[in-house]
Amino acid sequence: MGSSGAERAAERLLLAALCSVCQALQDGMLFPTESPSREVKDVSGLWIFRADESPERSRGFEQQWYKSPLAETGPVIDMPVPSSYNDITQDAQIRDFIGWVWYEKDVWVPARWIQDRGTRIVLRVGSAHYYSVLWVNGVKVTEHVGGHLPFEADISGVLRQTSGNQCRITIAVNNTLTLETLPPGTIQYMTDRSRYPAGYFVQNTNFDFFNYAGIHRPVLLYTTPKAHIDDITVETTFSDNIGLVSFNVSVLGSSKAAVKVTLSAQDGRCVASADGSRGVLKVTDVNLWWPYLMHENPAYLYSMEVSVHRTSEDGQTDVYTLPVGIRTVKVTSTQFLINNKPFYFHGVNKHEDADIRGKGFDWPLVVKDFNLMKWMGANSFRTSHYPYAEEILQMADRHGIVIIDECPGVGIKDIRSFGNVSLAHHLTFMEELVRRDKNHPSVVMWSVANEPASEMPPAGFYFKELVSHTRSLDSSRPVTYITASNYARDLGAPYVDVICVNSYFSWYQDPGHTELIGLQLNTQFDNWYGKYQKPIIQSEYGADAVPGLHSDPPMMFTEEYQKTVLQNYHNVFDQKRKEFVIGELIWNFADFMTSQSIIRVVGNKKGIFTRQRQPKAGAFLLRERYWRIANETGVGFTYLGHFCCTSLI
Ligand code: BDP
Repeated sequence: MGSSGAERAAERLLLAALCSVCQALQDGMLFPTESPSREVKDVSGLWIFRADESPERSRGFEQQWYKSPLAETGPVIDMPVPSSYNDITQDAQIRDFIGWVWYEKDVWVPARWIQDRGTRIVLRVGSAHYYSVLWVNGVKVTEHVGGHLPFEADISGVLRQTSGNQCRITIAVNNTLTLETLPPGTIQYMTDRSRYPAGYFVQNTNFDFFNYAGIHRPVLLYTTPKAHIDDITVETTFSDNIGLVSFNVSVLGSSKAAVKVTLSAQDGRCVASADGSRGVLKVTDVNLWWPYLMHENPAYLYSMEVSVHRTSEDGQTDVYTLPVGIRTVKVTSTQFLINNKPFYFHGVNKHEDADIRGKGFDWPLVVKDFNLMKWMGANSFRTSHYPYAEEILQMADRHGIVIIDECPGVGIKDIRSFGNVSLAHHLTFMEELVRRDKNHPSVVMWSVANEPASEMPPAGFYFKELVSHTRSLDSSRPVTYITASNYARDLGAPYVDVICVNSYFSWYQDPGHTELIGLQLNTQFDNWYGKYQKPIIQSEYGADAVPGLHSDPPMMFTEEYQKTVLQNYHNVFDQKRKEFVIGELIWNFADFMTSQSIIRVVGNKKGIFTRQRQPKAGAFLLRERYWRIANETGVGFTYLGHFCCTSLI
């Protein structure tokens, strides 16, 4: 790949970024569900695939691979969707590939969808990393920038004009990162011809996870009537035993539509209803949505049925059902309040990461992870370092697991990534994220970035804009970013609602010296609180432990060392949570893959579970602790296993 190719690729990315800024948010992004008026057809499964290995990665576009079946333009291999493509083959070039890859699948569309002109047919990709272009029967239908959010296109017209029921879906995906993408990255050409062949390049990033790529979440076809519910926004509050649900419904495809909203309890009883696209529903004897371990009946969800009836023409009706949890979130200078009661985050940081599938969505993995979190008494997690699949948020809603929802603003370390183009993309990203996740009761806070270079001069303006824009999109949740900067030099901290600090005492600082943790952690907390008087979450702490490696006295990389680090942190947390520390999130829930480097032994080993989800010694330590805290702060539980199993069945 010559440098002109990379520049062109970067240009293509940049143009797309700009066009997404103008195109974003014209429409809603409701999760596709079935209803009497809507059908969903999952077209994930086995797709075919080719990486464009031409030197400039541009052959696919030059030869218009989307115009004819992919197998006719060259060799193809099988590729599962959803999955990262990196670990599926035995080919290191595919694992480490940078540039365009091409996916294709032929599907049949039910004839009635095509024949009924009142049916809208939508193609939706849950996410594809990083930049995607979509064609149907050779016609471009959309493109999207950003690797962690869904995108979709109305393909009714294309299908009706092209070959009827047959639908050839082609998706080209490019994982090149630039200074303006989220996360940022750079392509570096190696010019020393004595060490590197001509055209040799690498992708540099400043984040600690493997840059998995491909179609990571399900691909769906779904229908709506032409006059359809485009978006729903709910906000909830309560006073005494009355719950209030304000709603706003947007309808597209008809100027004359009657909207009806009905709220039902879990037993199916209708508890409130209203006519019109905006309003407030009142629920007497409300059942609030409570976090797991904070209430004997957590995660109570009402069901809000919205129906839209077109009063003219064919009288079409569209129906969409949204789960609604009624709860409030507030922050004081020392507390995080859910439903006006102090909430203490005892939880984990996660990654979407597993053997073979990489970042591909996988139900067995999702359910296993929720079972493990509940087993260990975790009440919360942070979606480090990017938005997770919507299905995961739905699980959290249903199980009462509280979420800090993070955007992929990770590794913003280069001053050039604080410019106007980056900021515009970051603001758009937050708009897309809030639009997708605003209705989840489990989401209690937005995190706009992880460990940016927040001491660099542009960070002050950048984070002021970012935090205030996010607040203007959603005034019902606090906003933060995760810092690892020095309290005295952090320029964004004045703008956030909660201070989230990552620190690795006795690991990256003073390696081997666990005896210093107490002093250093106390100092950390007192400095931050002293300067800002805002509640603090220890948003990361931990140590690598290679499973099965032991030593006593503890040495770095053993299970004993990981335990000792945790214990020393916990001693300080137990003091400070009586004051202003409102949470602790271990780094990390499970071991995860990273790029290769001399400080990683086949990935990051700071998991308390292995990558295969088996517990290390640290998992048992945290389990004891989290259940003890739950017993002190929650409603009082009989201890451990029995509760976990019965609550899950
Ligand atoms: C933190 C980063 C996280 C890393 C972790 C580590 O936020 O992404 O994986 O360090 O080095 O600073 O384990």
